[in-house]
Amino acid sequence: MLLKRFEAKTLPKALELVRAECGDDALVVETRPTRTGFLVVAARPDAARPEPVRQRDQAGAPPLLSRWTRGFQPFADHATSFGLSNKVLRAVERALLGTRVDLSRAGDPALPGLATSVLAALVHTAPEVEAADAQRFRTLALVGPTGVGKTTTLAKLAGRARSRGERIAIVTLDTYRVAAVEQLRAFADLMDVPFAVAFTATDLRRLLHEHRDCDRVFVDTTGRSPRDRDAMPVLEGNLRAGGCASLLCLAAGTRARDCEVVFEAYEPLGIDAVCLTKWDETTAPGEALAAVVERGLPLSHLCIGQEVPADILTAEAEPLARAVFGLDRTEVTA
Ligand SMILES: Nc1nc2c(ncn2[C@@H]2O[C@H](COP(=O)(O)OP(=O)(O)O)[C@@H](O)[C@H]2O)c(=O)[nH]1
Ligand SMILES: [Mg+2]
Repeated sequence: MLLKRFEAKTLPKALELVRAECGDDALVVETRPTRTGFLVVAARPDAARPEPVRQRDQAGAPPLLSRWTRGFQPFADHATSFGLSNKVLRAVERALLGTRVDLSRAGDPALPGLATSVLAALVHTAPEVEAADAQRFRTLALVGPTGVGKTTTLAKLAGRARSRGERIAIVTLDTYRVAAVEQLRAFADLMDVPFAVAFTATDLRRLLHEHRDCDRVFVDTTGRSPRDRDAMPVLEGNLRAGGCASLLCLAAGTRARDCEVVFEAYEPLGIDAVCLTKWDETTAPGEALAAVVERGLPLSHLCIGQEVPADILTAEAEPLARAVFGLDRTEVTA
């Protein structure tokens, strides 16, 4: 069950029941007073994943993918034109059926808020990527296909870290093109931070040791086609040697099927978080967003243009969900 209802005489008691059953990280979707006390609708974080859509039901009939409840229809329409998958929308609609909202008619005033909360609960964000004390992300490698914006995103994140007063260093493993090295060296010079090139895993280990006093080290990598299977083990070896966390950069306009190919290619590296780049270049970022949600991957940032370091946003579930449903688009693009 995606959502569960908990009732008790007082709100703290109801929340205690939630915690006992769903754990400390329970996702609370709704709380409201009832005649006898309080009702809380909540889910375990791991329960808030869309179930796989069955291609055919047991009788072999085709699935009714295009039919939504009347109340949910306008939300589904907007989200579909945004690119969000039926799989995620079904999970949201199913969850809403467990709340007080009336889906049999259009215009229930509680629906926008609840639909936003439910979808937001499905989007796992990763603000810890930039947290000062996040040792796990201290050495952060930007990985992903060619041309998605890895180097640009690295420069944006490095610029933000610098303006927070962190000591940083930049190392690149991208020696494939001379121009790529020079591009990053220019960024590093501009920010006045140490920059080095690593040709091998041994180089990387040595450089990371040299910069052990830095708060954060950013590692740029060579973009490879996800179909280039030979390149992945080399990258994996390098990143493991450096103990790097991986931030997968994926263009927001990538089709769902192509997202799957990318995830499968980069999964052996361990994808610690995803950054959706070029959000500004697509009218349907929902396909890539849904692919991230369906995999249960944490989303850390959205990149919204070429300007360094301005054009990057920390991913926030609530404004994203509102944008998907067309409730307030400016919050994500501002
Ligand atoms: N419109 C737009 N362009 C971007 C964004 N991020 C990067 N770019 C551009 O995409 C191109 C490739 O970027 P680069 O960082 O070199 O990609 P890499 O090959 O993955 O390192 C450059 O022209 C960047 O300015 C973004 O969020 N929006
Ligand atoms: Mg690059």
